[in-house]
Amino acid sequence: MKIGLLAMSGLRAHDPDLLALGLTLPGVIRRGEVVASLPSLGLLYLAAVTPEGHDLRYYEADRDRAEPAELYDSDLVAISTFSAQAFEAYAIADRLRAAGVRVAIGGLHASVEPDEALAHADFVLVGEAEETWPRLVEALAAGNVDRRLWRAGDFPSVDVRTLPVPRYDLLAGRAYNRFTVQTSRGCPWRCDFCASTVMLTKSYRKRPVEHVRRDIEALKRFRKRPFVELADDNTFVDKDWGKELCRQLIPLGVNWFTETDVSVADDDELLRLLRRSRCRQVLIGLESPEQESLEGMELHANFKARRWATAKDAVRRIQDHGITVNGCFILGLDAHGPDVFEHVLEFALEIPLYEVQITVLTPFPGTPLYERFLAEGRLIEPRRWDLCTLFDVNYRPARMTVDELRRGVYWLAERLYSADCIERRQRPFFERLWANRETAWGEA
Ligand code: B12
Repeated sequence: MKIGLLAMSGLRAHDPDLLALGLTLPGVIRRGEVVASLPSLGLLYLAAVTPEGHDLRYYEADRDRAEPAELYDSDLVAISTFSAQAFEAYAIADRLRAAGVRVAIGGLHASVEPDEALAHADFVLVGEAEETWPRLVEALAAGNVDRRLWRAGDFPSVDVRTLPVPRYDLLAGRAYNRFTVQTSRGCPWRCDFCASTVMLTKSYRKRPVEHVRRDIEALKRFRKRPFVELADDNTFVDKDWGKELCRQLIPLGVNWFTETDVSVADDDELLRLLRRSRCRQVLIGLESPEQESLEGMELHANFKARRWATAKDAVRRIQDHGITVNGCFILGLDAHGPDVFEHVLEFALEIPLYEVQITVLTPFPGTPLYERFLAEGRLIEPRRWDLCTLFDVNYRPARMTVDELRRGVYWLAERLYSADCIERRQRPFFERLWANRETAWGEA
């Protein structure tokens, strides 16, 4: 069969004022340009587990009607989408099916809204798909498919210890500057707003570090100096495994970035190894400058609130080891009043935080947050998945009006990303780096 793999790509925001103001601000646009060029790792994994003998092609569409014409020559198209572009993906799927092409949809959104996706696809695959996808392809090739909905839970569970190398080779000829590699799936914490891989898998599983190394080596065979973004929810939950990961990354000489939590700062040896292995930045969800708003956010052990008091020091310790921190704040949490914007600014400058990411609280489908807001009648337009962008406000905040929240975000973005503020946040990092240039960070 001719199989087309279609990734919905690009970044999304709808708020016209933010588009005019916020997204043109230097800090936002810089990160936006960088991340917009990431390929779909999920589809590259599907390609790697596709049975032999099929012709696989990778495509991207950054909006409805941007799908390439060659896609219509496929026998089967696999579409991967998050919530923000689900409607655009459905429109493309409808057109493909009208043209006689069979369509399968999977990924984070379809996994929590399978019935909705079934109205636009021949097949919907729920959850991690390394076990289901090859069976669907085999059944289609043999002409005996007996179901439209394929739930990962009905098949053997995906063993991350045996995942193959993603088919990075399918990206040849495309001008990416960054690539994703996964070292683990899931997260032991359960924050009520999180719509990441915790939506696909309840368990937290780490891959063998030698496999991560093998994947990066494969990447290096077709791109000499790739910048690697680890597509993990939380990389350094297990510190010993994390240290081994860093040790294996050292000889590869690639710069890399990942998402983790403040506990990474508890271990000096790990911090030294991060630096030595060329970790350039860690992204950490600090979420709020006020402890009160973190209470109850993490549903298993109240992790975020418990670690709040040590968060500033943790960030400083990481940055002192020559690794920049991208501190993320969610604006519009229930305990946030109109003074939160000033508090975020003060917090970021006090540390000072090298990079800051601000987003609006977003009730993604399938999250405890969505269910709570729905039950409380606080969603402005339920099921408007296109507003799940992290920049658009689609709920009524508890202690502010919608307009106060939106204006507050603009106010804060203008200040945080002003040239003066960036200088005040970033210069101390470089001064420290210079002062420590002769010291033994490297000797872990
Ligand atoms: C890399 C990344 C991107 C890349 C994506 C490149 C691409 N086209 O895939 C870019 C930079 C483009 C991006 C954009 C956006 N992103 Co983003 N991104 C991520 C990130 C960091 C990693 C995702 C990843 O690679 N996971 C690993 C792969 C292996 O998992 P997977 O994709 O789920 O695939 C598995 C299964 O789902 C399934 N599967 C997936 N697709 C398909 C398709 C078929 C047919 C089948 C059978 C199976 C299948 O099989 C795979 C293997 O088991 C996550 C955060 C995180 N740490 O996870 C956020 C995340 C996915 N992004 C998010 C968001 C909000 C966005 C944006 C809306 C931001 C914005 N304002 O524009 C846009 C969305 C635009 C869009 N395309 O829809 C949210 C999505 C939440 C949600 N449920 O929708 C996340 C979870 C981050 C967060 N803060 O919550 N993002």
